[in-house]
Amino acid sequence: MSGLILHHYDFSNFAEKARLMLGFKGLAWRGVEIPPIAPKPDLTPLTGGYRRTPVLQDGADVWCDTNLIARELERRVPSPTLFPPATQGAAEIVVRWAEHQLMRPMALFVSGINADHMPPGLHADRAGLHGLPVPSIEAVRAAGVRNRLLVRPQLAWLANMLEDGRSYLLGEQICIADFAAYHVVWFLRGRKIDCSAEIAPYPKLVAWRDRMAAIGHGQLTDIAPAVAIAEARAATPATPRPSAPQEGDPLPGERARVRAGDNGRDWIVGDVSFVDAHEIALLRHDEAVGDMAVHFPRLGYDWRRERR
Ligand SMILES: N[C@@H](CCC(=O)N[C@@H](CS)C(=O)NCC(=O)O)C(=O)O
Repeated sequence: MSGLILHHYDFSNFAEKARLMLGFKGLAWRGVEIPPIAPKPDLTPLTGGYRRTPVLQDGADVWCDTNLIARELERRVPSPTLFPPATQGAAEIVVRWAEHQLMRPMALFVSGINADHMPPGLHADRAGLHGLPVPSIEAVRAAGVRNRLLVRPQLAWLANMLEDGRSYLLGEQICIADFAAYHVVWFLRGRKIDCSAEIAPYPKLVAWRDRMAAIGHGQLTDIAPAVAIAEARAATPATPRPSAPQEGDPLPGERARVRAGDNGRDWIVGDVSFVDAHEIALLRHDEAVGDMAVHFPRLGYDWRRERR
């Protein structure tokens, strides 16, 4: 059993990406179920306010965002690799496309078609997350119908990538692009109304989805939130690797704030404990959990030096 704990909930597609990566790495891990909407009183003390799903924890360290979780898992378990060198650049580009250009319409499509079957408060919560006013249920339904038309041509692109009979999106070797596109396609299964008919015209895409699903989640043990909090409290943040700051970066020991660039844009404040081209970590203290190191990716995030 690794010390890893994933904070997640079942219908989160980004959590599904993390679950599948843990399975791909052959890990035994523990899971804490978190609420799908704010507030998340057992999560935000650990993260300093980051509320998105999923978050990975090991003792008094937490990793926010699946792009950083992927890097952390790769560092701990290099083989099998999520980042084969031959496709790394193309793969990262596909990840950004899949998780933004494809994901946003997918979320609006599936949630809109399932408008009447989503957990109470979800539509209002998600609008708030994106800085939008609370929509009427009619508006959510209409967005579902509209966004189907933005999803369809992009699913055709994915199908086209697989048309020559390759096993994975960028060739015969699986890579991070497959995980990123898979979790968006996985979301079609959505809630009560299954939208998977959208990929039915593409048998090779369906076969790829099933190949990805077969990776599984590794060995999951469910635990109560109190266990994760107690472990954080009992631990101290791991000694950071040597930093490699770039021009203008807040330096280790300086105070800084970090937030997501796209949605859920609450600032998290702390003292920089590690910074390099891919990651920035903040040391924080919280009454409930003690000292924590909260790790963020650089790409897709924003940061500022803070005056003390
Ligand atoms: N870039 C982030 C995106 C995470 C994300 O948007 N997750 C969704 C759930 S699938 C979310 O946080 N929704 C709001 C919530 O769970 O509070 C990642 O890769 O982890």
